[in-house]
Amino acid sequence: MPQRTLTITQFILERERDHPQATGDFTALLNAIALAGKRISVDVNRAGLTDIIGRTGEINVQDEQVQKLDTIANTQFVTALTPTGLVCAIGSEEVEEPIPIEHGEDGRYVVLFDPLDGSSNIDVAAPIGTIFSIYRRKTAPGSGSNALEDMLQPGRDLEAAGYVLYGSSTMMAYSTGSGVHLFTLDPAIGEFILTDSDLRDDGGAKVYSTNEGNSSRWNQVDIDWVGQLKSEGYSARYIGALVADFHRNLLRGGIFAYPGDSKSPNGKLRLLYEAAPLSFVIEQAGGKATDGRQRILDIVPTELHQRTPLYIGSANEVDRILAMRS
Ligand code: P6P
Repeated sequence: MPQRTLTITQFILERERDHPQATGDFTALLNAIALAGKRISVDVNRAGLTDIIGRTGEINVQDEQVQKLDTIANTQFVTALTPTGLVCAIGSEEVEEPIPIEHGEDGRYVVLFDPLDGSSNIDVAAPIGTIFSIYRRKTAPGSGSNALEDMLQPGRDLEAAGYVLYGSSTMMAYSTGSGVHLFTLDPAIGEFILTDSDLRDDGGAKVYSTNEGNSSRWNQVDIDWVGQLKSEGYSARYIGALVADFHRNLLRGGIFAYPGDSKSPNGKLRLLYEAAPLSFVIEQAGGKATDGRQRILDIVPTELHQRTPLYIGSANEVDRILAMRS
């Protein structure tokens, strides 16, 4: 039976009917994120043709050169989420402090995102992506959000999370805690069309994804880990954009790692808007994610932009890493 051609809106509505307690919030929030994703996809696909490639000359909170598309993407998400009236504050990789949302005093959610992950790939037309997290607000609506208190929640309390991948096609994946669902943008109609529902990472692929250029600074256990994989004939794949490496592993199995090292003990990746949302997704697909000691989703954040070592992918591969550390 060919899969029905369902748009993301139709699919979310169908799934919300399965959850009587659902209030339609996710329909509005995920549609807003999908809209921003569509708009960014147009910009990304035209980046070489218009004057949006390159740097703004600014340095962001990560002490990284801000690419013009980073700024555009950040604005697209704030602009798309504000009219929902559901969001009281937004946390972004691009902005030091939480962004209070105009007329969002009664918003029941906070949204965190990396608006354009892997943006150094922009200038060479390599894949990039957006990662997002949606938490229910902890402070009482109307109480004047203490945005940081509302954002510093462990990933296990996520209401929804997902990503948009701007690659050879533009894809959006999300989970609200009932499986992982994947959509492909059909540019002809400007709609995300259901590609896979209830994705599973059943492992099996002998693929690892890590930047071995950093291995001179790695702990011995990480050096031993890669040595073991090589001895077992694993292939290395590294795109340099977390969303793209994660997406490949989600679909085919495999393991991604950005370890801590002697220069950066907590690694490079951010907990709240990179590691935690993708860990939520991978666990919903049957995979796992750890910082090398504990489940990523159990880490209680203390800072908006805090980093964490990340090992994420097929459960058997994450178990191997944990076993080497025990
Ligand atoms: P490196 C992109 O800058 C990013 O945050 C992730 O998307 C990616 O996985 C990682 O950093 C790449 O870092 O040090 O290997 O260039």
